[in-house]
Amino acid sequence: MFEKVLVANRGEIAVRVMVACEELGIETVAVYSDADRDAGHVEYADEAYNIGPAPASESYLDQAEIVDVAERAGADAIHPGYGFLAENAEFACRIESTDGITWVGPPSDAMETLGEKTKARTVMQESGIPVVPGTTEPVDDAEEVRELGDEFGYPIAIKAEGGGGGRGMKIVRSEAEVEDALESAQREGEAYFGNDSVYVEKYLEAPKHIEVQVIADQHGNVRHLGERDCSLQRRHQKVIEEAPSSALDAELRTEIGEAARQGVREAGYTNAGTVEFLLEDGEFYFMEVNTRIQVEHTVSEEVTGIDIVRWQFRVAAGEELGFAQDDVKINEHAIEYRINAENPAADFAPTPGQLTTYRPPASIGVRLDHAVAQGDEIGGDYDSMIGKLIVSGDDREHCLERSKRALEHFAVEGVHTTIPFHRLMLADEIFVAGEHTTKYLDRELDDDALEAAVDRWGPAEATGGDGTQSETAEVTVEVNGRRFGVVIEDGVPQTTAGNADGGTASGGGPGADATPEVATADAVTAEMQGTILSVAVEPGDEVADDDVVCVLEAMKMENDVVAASGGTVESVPITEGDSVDMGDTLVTLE
Ligand code: MV4
Repeated sequence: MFEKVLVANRGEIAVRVMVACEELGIETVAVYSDADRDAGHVEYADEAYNIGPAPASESYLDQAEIVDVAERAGADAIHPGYGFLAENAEFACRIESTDGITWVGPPSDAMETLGEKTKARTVMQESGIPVVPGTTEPVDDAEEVRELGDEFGYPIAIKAEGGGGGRGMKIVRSEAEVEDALESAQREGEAYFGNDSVYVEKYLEAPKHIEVQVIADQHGNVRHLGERDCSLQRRHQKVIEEAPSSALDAELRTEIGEAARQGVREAGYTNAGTVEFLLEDGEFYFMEVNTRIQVEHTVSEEVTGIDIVRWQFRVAAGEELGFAQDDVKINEHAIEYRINAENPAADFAPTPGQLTTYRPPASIGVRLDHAVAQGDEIGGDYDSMIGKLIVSGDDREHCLERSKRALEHFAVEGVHTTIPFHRLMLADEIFVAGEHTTKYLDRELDDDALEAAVDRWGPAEATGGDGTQSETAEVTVEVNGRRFGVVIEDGVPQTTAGNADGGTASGGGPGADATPEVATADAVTAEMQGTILSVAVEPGDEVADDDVVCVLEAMKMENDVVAASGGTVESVPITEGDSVDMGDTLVTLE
């Protein structure tokens, strides 16, 4: 096994990789940019090296610098995580040809083949795997594209050869659109991937996105760890992923899993990878291979109990996979919620700022992969994901119930997050029924519902996004021995839920909306509608703070109404038996 690994990444995935190292007895080396001096992955590592300024192109993408650090630190392997250099075949090749350092990933030539989409399609088609109808050769002529449109029927997709993640993909709905779409797909391919070569596929209107996790060793063993359903995407960004998919039955699961195994075996692939498929009307079609560990690998780990990152190291070190395909059992249901510092009510715009409160949930069925802590500054230099909440249960329904609990207890203040969006999804009929396709969010996301969700479940104060910032203070009060948290906003008392330090995650539970009686300095007002049971003071009385001025029955409880501060009673506009409304004055003080 390796002795010291350099992790060429940041954030939660860098920590996830170091966790595996730690358990394998491997020392860890972090690299970081100027923006990440105090980052979680730096703190976690045994040693750390600054590799340059904040822009990724000058730090996390600086191949020569990273290799140089690996040599200086005496690392014998490099793990790239996801993003940055993870799918860069040139970088992988560079590591492969560096003496004494092993690339913890697939062979660079397999990465190169599968990274070029028409080559990947050819390999899959030749090994008998269904691919989306289309070309296995690049096309560059509009007339040729129109002929393909006639052959497959519109709509068709023109995709960049180097593409992925929706970049460089153009949907063509009629012959008349071909010319422009071809040009712009070529232009985008050149701009994003330095490759203007494009190919054509039949476009499926509303497929499910199903991907199969595979792991292969250097002895010819390939296993699949079941599928993930990543259909819930917003503008090609995954937001919630789960395993297994409710769209597959046992037979289709075996079929798609075997297809994925066969495909990567044919490609001479080793290490962890993901084979992406589109699923429509019970038919699956190969789309592309991701030659890296993915963000959502966690849900496969949860349902199979197999530590994929640990196996990445073991197979990279030449070990044989220690389990047969039949040993892989899907025992649970798991859902991953990406926690991004974004404002769902402002088109999911990133909201950098300070995490003034960060209290993630815990207990049974909950896993947190993150690299942030309360007080951290969330910068704007990298992607906005601050962590992942992964929830497991016996089945999907159980997992959804747990998810509600876990998200309700995820307290974040200071920045907006995607938590309100997730809570909205847990109340969404189509998502809860598992009927959503890749088209669902982009078609159905309701701005008003998002705004209401952020109002209800978002931070009390946050930077960016909506521009509203108010001063608040929290106090704890006891009313008849029952504890209430009260948020004082701009001098106006507002209550939160029963939990005194409830944060944003408060709400729900019996009595959560009960409003205790809290008096302001010079007037005691009713904080809820109810009946006066007794009056304890009359004009001229001296009262101290916390003295009871009257008893109000509301919500089947007797509530002592107390003065917030001392003074002389000026007037008592109520008597026993009166019915009062919220906001009515009960007692005034001088
Ligand atoms: C498609 C498709 C339908 N038909 N290809 C989007 C990202 C890129 N990796 C491929 N994508 C798609 N390719 C054909 N022939 C629909 C999508 C697609 C999609 C795929 C997966 C998850 C979400 C998606 C959202 C919109 C479109």
